[in-house]
Amino acid sequence: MTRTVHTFCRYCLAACGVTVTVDGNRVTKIAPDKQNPHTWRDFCAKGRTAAALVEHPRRIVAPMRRVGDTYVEATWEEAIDDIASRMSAVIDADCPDAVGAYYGNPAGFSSSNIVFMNGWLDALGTGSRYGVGSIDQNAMHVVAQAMYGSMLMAPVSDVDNCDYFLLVGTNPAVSAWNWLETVPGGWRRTLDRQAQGATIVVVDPLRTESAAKADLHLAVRAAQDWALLLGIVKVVFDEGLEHRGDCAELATGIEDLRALAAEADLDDLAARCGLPRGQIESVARDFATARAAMVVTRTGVSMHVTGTVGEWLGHALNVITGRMDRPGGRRFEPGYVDTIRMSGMVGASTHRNRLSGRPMVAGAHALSELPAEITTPGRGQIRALVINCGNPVVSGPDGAALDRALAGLDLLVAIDFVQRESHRHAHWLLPAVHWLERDDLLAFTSSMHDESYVHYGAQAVDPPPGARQEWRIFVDLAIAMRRPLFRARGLNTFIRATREAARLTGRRGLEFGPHWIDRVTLATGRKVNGRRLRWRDVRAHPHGWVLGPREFGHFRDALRTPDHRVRVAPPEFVARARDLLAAPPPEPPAQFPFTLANRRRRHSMNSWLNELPGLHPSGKGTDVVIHPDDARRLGIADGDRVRVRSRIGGVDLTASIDDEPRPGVVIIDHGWGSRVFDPRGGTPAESFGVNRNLLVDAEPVDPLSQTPALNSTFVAVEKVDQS
Ligand SMILES: Nc1nc2c(c(=O)[nH]1)N[C@H]1C(S)=C(S)[C@@H](COP(=O)(O)OP(=O)(O)OC[C@H]3O[C@@H](n4cnc5c(=O)[nH]c(N)nc54)[C@H](O)[C@@H]3O)O[C@H]1N2
Ligand SMILES: Nc1nc2c(c(=O)[nH]1)N[C@H]1C(S)=C(S)[C@@H](COP(=O)(O)OP(=O)(O)OC[C@H]3O[C@@H](n4cnc5c(=O)[nH]c(N)nc54)[C@H](O)[C@@H]3O)O[C@H]1N2
Ligand code: SF4
Ligand SMILES: [Mo]
Repeated sequence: MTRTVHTFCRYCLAACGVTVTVDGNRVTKIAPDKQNPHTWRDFCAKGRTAAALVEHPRRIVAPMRRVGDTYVEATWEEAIDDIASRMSAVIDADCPDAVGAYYGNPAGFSSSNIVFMNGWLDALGTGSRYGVGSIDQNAMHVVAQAMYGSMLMAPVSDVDNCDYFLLVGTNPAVSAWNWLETVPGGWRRTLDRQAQGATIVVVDPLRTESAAKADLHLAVRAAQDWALLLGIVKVVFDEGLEHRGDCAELATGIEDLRALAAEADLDDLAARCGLPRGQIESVARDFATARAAMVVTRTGVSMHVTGTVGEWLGHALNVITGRMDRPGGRRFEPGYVDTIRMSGMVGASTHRNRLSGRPMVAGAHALSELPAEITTPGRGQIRALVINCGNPVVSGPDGAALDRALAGLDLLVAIDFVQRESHRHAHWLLPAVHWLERDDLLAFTSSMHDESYVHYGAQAVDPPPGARQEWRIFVDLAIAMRRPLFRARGLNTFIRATREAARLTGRRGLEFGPHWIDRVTLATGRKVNGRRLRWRDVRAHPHGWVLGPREFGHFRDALRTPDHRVRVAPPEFVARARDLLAAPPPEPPAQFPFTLANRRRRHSMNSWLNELPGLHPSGKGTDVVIHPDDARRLGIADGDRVRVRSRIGGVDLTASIDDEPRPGVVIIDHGWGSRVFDPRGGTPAESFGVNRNLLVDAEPVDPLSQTPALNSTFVAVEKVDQS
């Protein structure tokens, strides 16, 4: 018998509403849910084929313990007992920091994962927490904290009223419009505005799919957006184009920003970013005088050692030209849950890493520091690690160093669907539950959507009996380690009592779990039409629920700075910008004359989904794109085997000659080169493409966001002699 379930895809933040057709316990079809009032227009092949991962032939369906070079299935009791006792021993022999965790991007798409993981890490008292932020969005958190007073204050884009889009370091035609904000169908809506006369400017070293549709493509030099944006800010001030009212009323620090801009020389900035001075001037004038405009900065800006300054100047430009909280600019969406207030209630950790002395950013340390924290002896050396929804050997810098470090751990536990590159040394593989198999309440991120939106994503099928959700694993570990979850005394005993009650009555809902937190979340949200949402109201909206019209006027109230004004020139950002201005523009060294750029594909999701049959034309992810002029000089023809080398590593690929990069820039897609192992069947690992991050040095990092130069590594390219 077939049935349909309305839910949402949790592969990326676009959170597309989907209709899942189920026959028995099998998904037979996934289609966009066109009755969803908010999110289905980005629907893509990744969502359409989501069941292929559920039914992956190499999926782990029971806990697996390493025995020598093979794995054997075990029960959950055995897994939890063994992991808990080994972790407790590690802590007893040293201190809580000896146990750590790395969590990756998909952890954020579950409404329970990170909450319970942190509850368990708090229970242990460990500060060894590593997250995906330092290879993604830390710059945005650092900027939001300093300018707006909360690291979660992410402005959303009012695309439907915008006349001038300045899109810096983003390729929404491929990635959809999401990164700490979700604008469903954002790129299509932007193109609709263009058809009505709006201007799109794309700033990207590559002529991407988005750049190809833009009115103007500025092929900026990698990592030099800060220079371009500072140049635009300078022209705005020099020509008196700033928004006088907002500069006086909304912002503080205007004079400091003006002083910084005055010190900079426009010709120098133009040379740094590789764009003509006249172009910077005309973009500045057009932007500042447009009726409605916005700058949007994204991962192309953040994934460099200059990322925070670039991100900051994008926000600053919006503020000084009066684009905040105005139609066609960026506004604050209160959503249903006041996540800013909630995050303020959780005290920020003061933990510093023992080797670097650096603090956490947004609740986690930088991935670049993890290998040394594992391998360097001393108190607090990490000896046991959980990888929760992550593949840092492929997604992070210097994967080879991390791989070596992971190999030396006393205990490595991976929670995932399949055993990937980063899990190859795991002592335990714990099978996770796919979003098609679990319920998630989309409410915590409701203030990042461009409409006030809540959706309860129901599970479509039952998980394999041996798979478990992460929250459950963390609760079980806390209980087995006799450390109170969330550091709340008595909570473990209470949880055990609820489990017993559920067992005795046969009512599963009695057991403490995320659904309890979901109900508290709903009960403490904002009032909608005079009252708070009830569980049954949410369940009565299976297609998702837009709670009201888009509103302006919430930005100022949401600011968490003491005076409720935007700090437009935080001193640490100004100082960093001065350092960048004082240093000579970075030039590739003679032995590594090319800059390595990066691409994302519509049908990949970072380092996963690359292995799904039917999603990828063969050969993708294995080529390096070289500009025809460079190829000619190097004597490289289309299809030749070439070696790309950096200071720390080398990879071999096939050359593809194309003018998508500018001369001096070569492209290798991010996310490939992750093996998928077969711990159950024992057949050889499947391998797809090449890991370009093996070329990326973990140091230096942006001192503010702790992000390395993921997309601006200097490399050499040479033909491989195949004779
Ligand atoms: N050079 C370069 N590097 C980059 C980027 C780039 O553009 N260029 N992009 C960066 C970005 S934006 C990001 S977000 C990071 C990603 O970095 P990571 O988050 O570390 O890695 P992912 O590739 O997203 O791998 C996610 C893993 O989680 C698993 N998974 C998926 N869903 C679940 C689930 O529900 N439960 C569990 N337990 N596991 C799950 C997948 O199978 C996969 O193994 O990479 C960054 N690295
Ligand atoms: N299909 C697909 N969609 C995704 C993802 C995916 O892996 N696949 N990942 C999701 C995730 S986790 C995230 S964080 C978002 C990211 O969403 P986006 O930030 O839009 O990411 P990209 O599409 O990689 O676009 C970044 C662009 O920045 C450019 N760039 C690189 N260096 C520089 C630079 O120095 N300056 C400038 N101006 N540009 C530069 C790159 O060439 C690239 O075109 O996408 C999400 N959506
Ligand atoms: S992966 Fe595709 S279908 Fe899923 S949420 Fe993202 S854009 Fe939508
Ligand atoms: Mo990301």
